[in-house]
Amino acid sequence: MVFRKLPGVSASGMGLRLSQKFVFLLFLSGLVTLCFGALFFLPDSVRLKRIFLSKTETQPVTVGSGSENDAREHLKRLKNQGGMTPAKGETSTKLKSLSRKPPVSYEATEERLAGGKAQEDLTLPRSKTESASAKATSSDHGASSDTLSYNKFKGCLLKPPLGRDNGKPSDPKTNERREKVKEMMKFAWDNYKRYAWGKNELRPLTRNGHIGNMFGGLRGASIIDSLDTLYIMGLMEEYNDAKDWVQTSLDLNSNGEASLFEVNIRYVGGLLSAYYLTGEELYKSKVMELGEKLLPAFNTPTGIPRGVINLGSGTSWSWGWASAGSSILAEFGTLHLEFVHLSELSRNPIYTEKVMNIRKLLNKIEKPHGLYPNFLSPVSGNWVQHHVSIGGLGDSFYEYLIKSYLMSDKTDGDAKTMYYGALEAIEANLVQKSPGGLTYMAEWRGGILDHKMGHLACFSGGMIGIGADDGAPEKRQHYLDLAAEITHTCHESYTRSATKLGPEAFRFDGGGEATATRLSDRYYILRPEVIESYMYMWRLTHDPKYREWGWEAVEALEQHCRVESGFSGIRDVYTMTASHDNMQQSFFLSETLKYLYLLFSDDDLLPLEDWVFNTEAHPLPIIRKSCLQDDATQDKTVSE
Ligand code: DMJ
Repeated sequence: MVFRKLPGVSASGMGLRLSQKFVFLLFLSGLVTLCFGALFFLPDSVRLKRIFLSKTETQPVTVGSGSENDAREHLKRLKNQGGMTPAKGETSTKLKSLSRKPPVSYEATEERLAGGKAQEDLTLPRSKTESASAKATSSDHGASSDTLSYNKFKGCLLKPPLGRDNGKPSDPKTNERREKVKEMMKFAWDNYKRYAWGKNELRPLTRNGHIGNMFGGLRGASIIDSLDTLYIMGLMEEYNDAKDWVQTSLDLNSNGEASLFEVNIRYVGGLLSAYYLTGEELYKSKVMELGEKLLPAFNTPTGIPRGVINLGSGTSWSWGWASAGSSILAEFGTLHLEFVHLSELSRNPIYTEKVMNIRKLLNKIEKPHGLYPNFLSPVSGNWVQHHVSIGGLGDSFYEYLIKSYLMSDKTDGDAKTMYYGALEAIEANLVQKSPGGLTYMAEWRGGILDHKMGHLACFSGGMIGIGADDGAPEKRQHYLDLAAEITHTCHESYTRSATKLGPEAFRFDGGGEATATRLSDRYYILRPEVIESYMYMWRLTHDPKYREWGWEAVEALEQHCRVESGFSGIRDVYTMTASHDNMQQSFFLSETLKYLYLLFSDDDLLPLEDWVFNTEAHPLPIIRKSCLQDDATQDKTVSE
């Protein structure tokens, strides 16, 4: 066949003219640029980005990189959406292994549970439990059905987790109070289940669910936060519903921006404690899957994680409100307990390495007057501002130092040294006595004291109490006294209000003592910290006043926070005409009610010799390395 040259048409390349080819190429390159633009620069293209970029490539690691633009875009979006809910920091925000084997095994405890009064509760749900765990194994995310390792863990506890009789107190009046707290839990749970199932929190007035944007698209915060509380209270039908939801509906493949801190303390903490209490492989596989998703947050020049992480892409950001792109002490300082357990369970040291790196940096860096400021740059590793607080923004960092030491079976010497060093600096610079004789912790702003104490700071009574035994022996009584004084002050903040509930922050200047002077500080959002200190002080001293104070709180909660369909925070603790905030916080189920229940239980329910509570009140077992290693040898022998 002969091709004839047509006039005006080039002989080469599909018969196009040079100028036409040029226009076509221009169009093509425009199209390609547009596609890439869509993939890399449009805010909602994260899913596509994941297809084309590996996780590490999406990490913002240096200042001025393209990722910083992502961060700006993100902040712009947050602003448009009205901003993310800030983390806790803002709104608010033992025994060396003497005897390795527990006197009574965990298995024996389970038998008692089944044989005791709780049997009615247990019979039906038990079968549900079995079917759920059978399903769990098939959807395992890399976690083997490692019952041997669970047995190993149980063998290293000194006491059965649920005590002789599930912690039932012999005194009928105390038992009645305990039953009342259980009823409150059931009421809070039933309403959540009825109106907000699968959402993060219940809105009890409007009878619907709240999702919020703290958990990056994860759902069911109230369920995860309730698992252990339901379990220790013996609310087994409710516990089994919660477990089934985890099995069928907890979707970790979310792609939203989450607070690293909140996901860690609530989801990682909640799943870990559910695993350690029940031995269900389901929780172990879920928590390991979630743990992995948090790791990219540490990809910063210093390894100090940023506050916000996209659980899908792994990209992380600093909070828009945190000065100069800084990370928050209470956030990056409240990962240690959970991450060490993630390493234990996965036998992957990476989690421990990440938190040890934070520890090392904090240990090395110069501290003004020995104090730890609340803001640190994840890029330079320097403090960004000199605001120090034992309340919001700083609080649980201190808590995790002493608890890391206790959870390590008292082998983590650095945690111990840092804790007592920090406490000394706090005492020298922040602890004050009011004219009326109340001891309080002021906040420090570059050397100037702000005579205010947040509700959040009231956890410190309990913290100083549990650390009293391990400092210098001559300071033991001093620490116990300080713990009691702080707890007393926090109780005063409750008794000085009309509702007998405490405000978000109270002051010791302007003529007032332990009262909120600003309208904006008068609210109470069902927080646990004051009751948490009552619980620890009760365990440490057995002074009956702590149980009485706890009961006052129960009565006040019933009178002012219980509404027809759940519990709600209130806007002003100083007025009897209730204005409810329409929110049943998940920490009410996880912490406030659990601490109350423990306060009215015998000390052998989750004994402090075996357990530490994370900052969301999820119990984690003390790691007795020598015992676990010995048992590992036994394991080997068994498998050989
Ligand atoms: C909880 O999420 C935790 O106790 C956290 O440490 C502080 N804020 C809330 C309760 O107030």
